[in-house]
Formats: sequence, C-alpha cells, structure tokens
Amino acid sequence: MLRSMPQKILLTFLLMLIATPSHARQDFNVWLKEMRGKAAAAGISQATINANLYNITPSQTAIRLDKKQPEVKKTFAQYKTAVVNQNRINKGRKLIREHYTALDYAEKKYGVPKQFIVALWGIETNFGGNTGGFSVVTALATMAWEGRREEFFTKELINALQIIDAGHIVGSNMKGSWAGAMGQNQFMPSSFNAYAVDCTGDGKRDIWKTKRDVFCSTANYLKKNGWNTGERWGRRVTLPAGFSKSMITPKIKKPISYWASQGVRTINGNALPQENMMASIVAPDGIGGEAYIVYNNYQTIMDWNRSTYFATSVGLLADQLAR
Ligand SMILES: [Ca+2]
Repeated sequence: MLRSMPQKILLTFLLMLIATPSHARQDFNVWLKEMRGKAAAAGISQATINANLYNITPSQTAIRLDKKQPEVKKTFAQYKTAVVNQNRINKGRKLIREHYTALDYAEKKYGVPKQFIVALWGIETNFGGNTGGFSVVTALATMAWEGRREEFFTKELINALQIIDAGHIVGSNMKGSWAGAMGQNQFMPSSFNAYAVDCTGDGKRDIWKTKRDVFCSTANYLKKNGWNTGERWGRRVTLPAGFSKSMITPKIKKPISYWASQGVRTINGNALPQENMMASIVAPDGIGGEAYIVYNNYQTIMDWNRSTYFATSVGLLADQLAR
C-alpha cells in the first residue's frame, strides 16, 4: 500500500505518524461517537448532543495539567499565607458590605453565615475573579477520553449535558477549570445538579454570572451536607506534651470535655469549656505545627474539599471576615 502512494503523500503520512501523540485523533472521534450514544441513552436531547458533542478537539492543556507532577508540597503554614492573606480579607469584607442583602438572604434561607459563603467564594475563585476559561464539555470529554478516570468524568460529562439540556446555560458559555469545576464556586456538574439553586426566580441556576445564585448554591451545599446553624467551625488550640499523634485526625470525634481532660487548651492557655459537643483535633502540618479543635461544621467543609489545609483556611478566613 505504501509503495503505491505518491511520494509526497507518503511523506505526509509518515510525518503524521511521527507527530501524532499516543492517542490518535481518530481514537478520540471514535470515543466521541460512543459518547453520543451514551448521552442519548441517558436521556440527553438530540439538540443538545448535536450542539455539544461534535467538532470537539481534546484539550492538550487539560491533559498537560492533569499529568503535571505535583510541585513540592506546600506546608500548611505556606498554604495559609497564600490563601488567607490580608488582601483577601480586605476584599472579602468589602464584598460582604457590597452584597449584604443577597448574602443575608442566603444566610437566612439556609442557615449558613455569610462569612462562610464568602470565604468559600474567595478561596475557590478569588471571589469570582478566577473561574477558569475552559469549555467544561471539552475539558470533561478530554479527561474521560484520556482514560485515567474515565467512569468519573463520563458521569460528570453526562451531568454537564443535563445542565445544558435543562436550559441553565448554553454549552458555549459553560466555562470552568481544566477538570470541569464550574463557575464562581467551582461546582462539578454532579454537585451543580445536586445543590445549585435559583435564588433569583428566573428559572436558571446560574453559578457563572448571578451572584445571588452563587451564594444560595454554596449555602445550600453546606446545609445539605449537614451544616449546624449557630455552631462555630473550630478554633486554634495547644496540645499537651506527649499528645498521641494517632488522635490527630478529623476521623476521631470526642466531646470537647474529653479533649479538655486530655490537656488540650485554648491558644491563650485557658481550659476548654466543659461541653459535650463532638470535636476532633487536626494539625495540618503534623504534631509540631498549629493545632485546631474542630466541630461538625468543619466536617461539612471537608465534604466540599477533603483537605485539612482547605477546611482550616476556610474557617480562618471566615473568622477574619466576620470581624
Ligand atoms: Ca437564577
């Protein structure tokens, strides 16, 4: 076959072989065709499939970001400085004043104080300033096709198509991170379908451009994941010498009075209150670093992002914003 090709075409063909990455373009189109079948089987309308699951090119940037080796892991102290800095605190306080009515509405409706809604908004996207410019459908299709977590991303892609199908946003405006986290609070499409709400009454749950919907959606997420209205998230403590490392985990929950009996004290050296509210001890940098006693609402923040760096920073920023 090669012998019968004119030389120029043969050369082009050989160059294509060299230039093509491990996944050939053809493979993606075969995959995309199968995806159209899966979407139809999941009940996505033909119009949405036609508008969104043709003429996609996998995002090489998303693949590169997915494969990027993690940088040297930051310590919590470094992370906290980057995430809960004075600039962000000032901006957050200003935004609470600017959007007081909308935040107050979400707070009263869902029982989540405005400083937590704004802290999540600040840490996720710098208050909507950094929401990610990727097409969510392209990003999710790329990740699903790439195959490392195909099942997860295929499910998220179906969820994204359901959102488009329901008319909340058109596909071309559905922007997010390279991994498909969307809008000002970076909901994955499955989280959007489970927790996003329309607080403006226009029928659209808009977490991209409508701040009232962003605030209500964030508060609803926390409420549905067990937020206890009126409770704090936690506070900084000191651990006694010889405190067992095995007890430092959000998984061990004991009454505050138990921790008091173990010698855990407030950062000022005072005894903890004799209360039976359940609490855990966390120390994101390990036993030599800062330690915190954390309550139910901290566990709820960890449902959003399973990281003690993240949850502790959200709590600390919220405390600053409330001042
Ligand atoms: Ca709306």
